[in-house]
Amino acid sequence: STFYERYHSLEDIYLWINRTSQDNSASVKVLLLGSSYEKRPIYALKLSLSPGSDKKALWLDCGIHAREWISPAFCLWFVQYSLGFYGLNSEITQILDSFDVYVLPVLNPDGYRYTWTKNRMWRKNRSVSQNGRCVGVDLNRNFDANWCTEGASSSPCSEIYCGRFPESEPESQAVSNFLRTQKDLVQIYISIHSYSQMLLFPYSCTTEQAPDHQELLEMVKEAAQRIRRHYRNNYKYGAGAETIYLAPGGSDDWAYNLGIKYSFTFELQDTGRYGFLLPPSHISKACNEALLAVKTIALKVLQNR
Ligand code: 0X9
Ligand code: ZN
Repeated sequence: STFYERYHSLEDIYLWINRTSQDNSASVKVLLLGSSYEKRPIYALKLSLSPGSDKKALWLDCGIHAREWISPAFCLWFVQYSLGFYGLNSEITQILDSFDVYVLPVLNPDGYRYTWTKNRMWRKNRSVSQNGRCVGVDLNRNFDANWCTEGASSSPCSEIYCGRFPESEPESQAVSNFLRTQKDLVQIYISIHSYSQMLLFPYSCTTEQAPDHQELLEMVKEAAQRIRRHYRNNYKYGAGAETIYLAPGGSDDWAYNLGIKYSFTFELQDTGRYGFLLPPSHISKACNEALLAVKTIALKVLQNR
């Protein structure tokens, strides 16, 4: 199997980030967005394949939840595909001609490392609670979108602990600070999770419909249809609160409220047979499906320009 058909430790992903930017210095820049609770760097890659400054941008983040290993694997897959197929595949070429792409491979480096060394099923980050008795905030409950209402927990020991206040965690802060400075350029926000095979859009933090509900629904519907035709696999789609569950404080809802209209969360393979322990032999199909969904959405946005 190739490098991209395996899972990689945090250390290997840091090396990959370095090597990828060095080997493609004209088109790839490394951005240091901040550091984690345990002081590990949080890097994003900026892909600028075609000339032009201040192009609109597509944002992709992976690894908010530590145990969802297919998610960082997808970010690596996406970068490799973009660099390898620019000029060869017409869809990715059109996308990279029109957008700068930011890719954040591991949003939660402390948690990801912990799943490799201590507990494969860890979800949260690794910050120690006030009383010191529990560890971890669910970073996808820590953003400022109906923060800590129904669907999140204020108990530090819960798997869906929202933290002490919105953006209390350095990892969520790093992302929100960066996106606030770039919000006029970032047109598409996509956050990659697993598992359950769903293409979600706001809101998850309320059962109310987002103002752009119909348009976003059409986009994920088309993406799911293309996945069904190409890969014979079913993805559910819809607003988060009605499709998966009510879950406030998520990055997608926060980005949407910031003004990034095309905001999504993808839940990749599978539907529960392996769950978070998706075997490496499934990486390529899982990533190709998600890639098709990213392409479909980005191309739709371009059609509407
Ligand atoms: O609960 C979550 O954070 C996500 N599911 S997961 O199994 N990967 O943990 C769903 C996130 C949907 N979006 C929001 N809740 N904002
Ligand atoms: Zn997740």
